[in-house]
Amino acid sequence: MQKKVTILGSTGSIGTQALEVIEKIKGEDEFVVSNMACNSNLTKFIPQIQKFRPKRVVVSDNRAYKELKEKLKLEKYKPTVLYGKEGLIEASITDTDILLTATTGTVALEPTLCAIKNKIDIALANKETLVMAGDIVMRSIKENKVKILPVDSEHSAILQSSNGDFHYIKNIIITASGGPFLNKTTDEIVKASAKEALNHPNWHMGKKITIDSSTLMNKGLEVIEAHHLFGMPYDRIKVVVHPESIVHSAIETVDGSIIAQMGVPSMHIPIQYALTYPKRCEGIKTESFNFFDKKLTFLAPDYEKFPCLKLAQIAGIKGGIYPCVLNAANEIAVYKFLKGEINIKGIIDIVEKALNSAKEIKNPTLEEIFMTDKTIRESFI
Ligand code: MN3
Repeated sequence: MQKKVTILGSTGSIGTQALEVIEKIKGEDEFVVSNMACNSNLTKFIPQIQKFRPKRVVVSDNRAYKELKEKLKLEKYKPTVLYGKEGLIEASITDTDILLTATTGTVALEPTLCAIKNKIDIALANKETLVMAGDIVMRSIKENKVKILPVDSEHSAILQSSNGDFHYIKNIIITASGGPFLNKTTDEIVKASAKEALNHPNWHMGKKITIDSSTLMNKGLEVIEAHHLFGMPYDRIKVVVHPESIVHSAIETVDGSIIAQMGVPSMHIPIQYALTYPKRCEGIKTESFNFFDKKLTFLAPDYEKFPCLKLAQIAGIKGGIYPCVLNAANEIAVYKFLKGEINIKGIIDIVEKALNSAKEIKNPTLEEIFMTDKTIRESFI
């Protein structure tokens, strides 16, 4: 059966790899890209449009939207060009069996909720969706009986290890590479430049997530996501540092068995699994892992050196508005760090300050979540 996929964020790292996956999947499950959206990168977007010929294309940036309309006039293939949030929503609910949310930031949240209400399955590659509005999103997923399939390698590993049956899970074990600062002292980390932080040993990703990996905030956000995705209390989500990134995460079942998903690091595999779940296919495959090639090691996370992980866990346990506060403060802090305005310690301080001064909201509405997000961002600029 041919399935229609809409990709939000097609020019980003996950979006680009998703298109590579879709090209390769052949056979009983074939995928066609019906709609594609990007923020403003037309240099990458136009060749994607020519190649995949989606029905609708969406651009979030106004200037890029006008430019794209002009440029497509000269092309043979002319899809409908949409703009902004309304465009994203229209693309997300029209001609779509699966919505892949691969944008960064909050822009995908409303389109995702609209898609769920329209009984469309979600392939989730956007962190903010569950971190900011996990309770609202998961409630809607259950009410509308749709699937939410994680694209992040850790959550995909948990889904693969459990085969989608979470009843027998006693603990979730999320692995972390430890990032570029694993073997650095606290002193060295504080002094590190953005360039050093961007030098991730195992994964090539966008800048924001790479900095989050260096502070272990990324792992903290993944813990919050796992809590929502698998309905798991925080005391049953363990973080294990595993520098080789071969064990992508694991579950411990009620009888004490550990089931892990392993393999050579590749984002293609989790993307492909989210699309073909619960089946597997040969579309894209990694090279075989060589068991005699390297030693696999496992370490406890160092919360003294990486307090962001603890801050995220605390925000998650407190729940309500706190994960939203954590996320907004962290994002602002990371951009300040990338601009050279603050150091890593500055990121920690901003997040801590935001969490300490936030007013508690127990079951925030979407409006309250967006309002808090905005207020936090403005107060730290
Ligand atoms: Mn990850």
